[in-house]
Amino acid sequence: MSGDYNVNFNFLHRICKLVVLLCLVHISVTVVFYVRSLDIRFAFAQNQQSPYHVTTTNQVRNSDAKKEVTAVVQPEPHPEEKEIDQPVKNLDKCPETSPLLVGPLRVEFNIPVNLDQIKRDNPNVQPGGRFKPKDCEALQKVAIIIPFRKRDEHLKYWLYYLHPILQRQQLDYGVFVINQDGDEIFNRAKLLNVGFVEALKEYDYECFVFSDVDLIPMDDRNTYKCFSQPRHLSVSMDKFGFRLPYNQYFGGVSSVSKEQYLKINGFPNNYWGWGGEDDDIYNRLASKGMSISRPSGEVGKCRMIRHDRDKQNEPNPQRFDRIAHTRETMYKDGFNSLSYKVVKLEKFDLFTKITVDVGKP
Ligand SMILES: [Mn+2]
Repeated sequence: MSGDYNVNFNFLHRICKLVVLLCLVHISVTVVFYVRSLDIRFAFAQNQQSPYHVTTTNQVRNSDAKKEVTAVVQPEPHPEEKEIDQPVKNLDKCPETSPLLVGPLRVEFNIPVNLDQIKRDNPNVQPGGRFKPKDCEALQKVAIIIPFRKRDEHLKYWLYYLHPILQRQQLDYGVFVINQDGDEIFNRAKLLNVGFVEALKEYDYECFVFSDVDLIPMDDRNTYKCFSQPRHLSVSMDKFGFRLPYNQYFGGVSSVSKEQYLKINGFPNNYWGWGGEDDDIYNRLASKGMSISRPSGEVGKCRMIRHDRDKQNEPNPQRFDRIAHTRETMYKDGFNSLSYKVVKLEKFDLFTKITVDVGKP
């Protein structure tokens, strides 16, 4: 009886030892994996800070972290290989969707912003507001054209928000602020035409994004590039209750490729004052059989900086009559009839400013 008891006791004792051993193994394996994951996170954090990556105020999502790590692990090419060919680095194309995107953004206009700080926050932006990704070849060369007059406060916010976004979108881009000289009545569409011509004098841009200075996207997945059809980007503005005001609306922020622009003879030059020019542009595109592409209402959210109407930009009373005749007028009024005078060309750290005399009605 007592023998049996002893055998049972020994057996139990062994089992206990085994359980303790298994626990120890389990704990050590857990610790090893935990330390390793710390390593990876640390490498990623360092990578984020390296000058070869866009610095952003927002955190990159975790799933993207893994991709970043694999990129770091890639072996350096042999020194001989490097020397043999190209003096210019042969980069792979950037991915169709940038891995740096973070999605929805907080956009507000009550924080103080200043140009020096924006410059420090965006060390990879080159003079004139130029940028291209360092570790891949951008899918598109994009000129961003901003029609402008006396809106320096708004421009600061635009630069503050857009430079980090555009870098995360891995675009090869330049920012052109087209400033209407003098105090004559404003002509937005003509300034856009000027931007197209002047940007092409500097670089082989293939896509043009036309943006009002007071519109900021609230999601960086709304990529400022061109598509197979002309693109309307500011599809849900806070000003319109985050809805499209009407189906043909093409104002605010929109993009057309160089070919799409030339196909419609550019934009009208004779819309003086507020309104109508965006509808004329829409009519031109529609008359050439193009349709408007748009992001979803969620991705296309954007905020407008509240402001009073500018002086010398009163609603244009002729606009309804003009819009009704786009199809007859578009071939003689546009890119082929554009005339203006550059008054001043300035390269600032974060943008190129071109002051132009566009004449008067
Ligand atoms: Mn506005």
